[in-house]
Amino acid sequence: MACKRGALIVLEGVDKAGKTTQCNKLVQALQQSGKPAEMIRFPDRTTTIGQLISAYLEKKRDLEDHTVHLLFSANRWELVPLMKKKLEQGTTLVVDRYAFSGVAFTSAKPGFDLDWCKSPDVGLPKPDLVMFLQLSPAEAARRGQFGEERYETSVFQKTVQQKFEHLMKDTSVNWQVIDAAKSVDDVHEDIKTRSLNAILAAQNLPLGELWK
Ligand code: ADP
Ligand code: FDM
Repeated sequence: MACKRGALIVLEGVDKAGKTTQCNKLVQALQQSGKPAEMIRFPDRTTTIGQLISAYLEKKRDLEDHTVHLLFSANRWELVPLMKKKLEQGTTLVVDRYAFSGVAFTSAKPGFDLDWCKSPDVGLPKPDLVMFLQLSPAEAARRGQFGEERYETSVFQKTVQQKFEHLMKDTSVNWQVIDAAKSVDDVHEDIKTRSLNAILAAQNLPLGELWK
């Protein structure tokens, strides 16, 4: 019998919502319960394209806005063969940011149309579950100062949050909103339960194509 595929699980949310903390804890919990799982994060700063993106985010170089949007998308596409292989082998992928961050961040810039922003990512592997870690700007501020990277200002993050809210109206994507203001452990329990359900549901379904 063919092996059951892994699930593609994405965590999204504004800066400091706890995405990285929760991705790590979820992978650890899944592995401990005997389910193969790995974490991926976008941007993947290790590839040639990712290094260019990283220099842009660190403000070490400037890139034209459309260009950098397409680079973020290319950075996802370059990982697709590996992602598909892992999923087919039964490994669940827990992804820290995906195309939704791509669209929310670029469309928060003036003059960017949502459909234009989505188009390069149309056809990417479709997540079985996208959890949006919801956190108010006031709660996020309590978790510390913004860093030095591009986009790390409260004004820009507020616009990004509005763009995410718009994207979440799309019922073709399995969005689930998580209250990220709870303790790390409570948020983890919530995310783990939803992920285990998604893994069960995904195992006998074909992998979908995003926004198609
Ligand atoms: P993100 O990846 O969304 O930017 P992180 O996981 O890096 O967020 O967390 C940002 C900061 O908030 C870190 O210092 C982390 O320890 C802290 N943090 C994460 N989750 C919680 C939580 N539920 N309650 C309080 N602090 C948290
Ligand atoms: N970001 C991330 C984008 O602008 N587009 C994208 O497609 C993705 C995946 O890059 F400010 C932004 C979001 C964030 C930054 O920061 C990445 P982290 O701290 O590595 O998540």
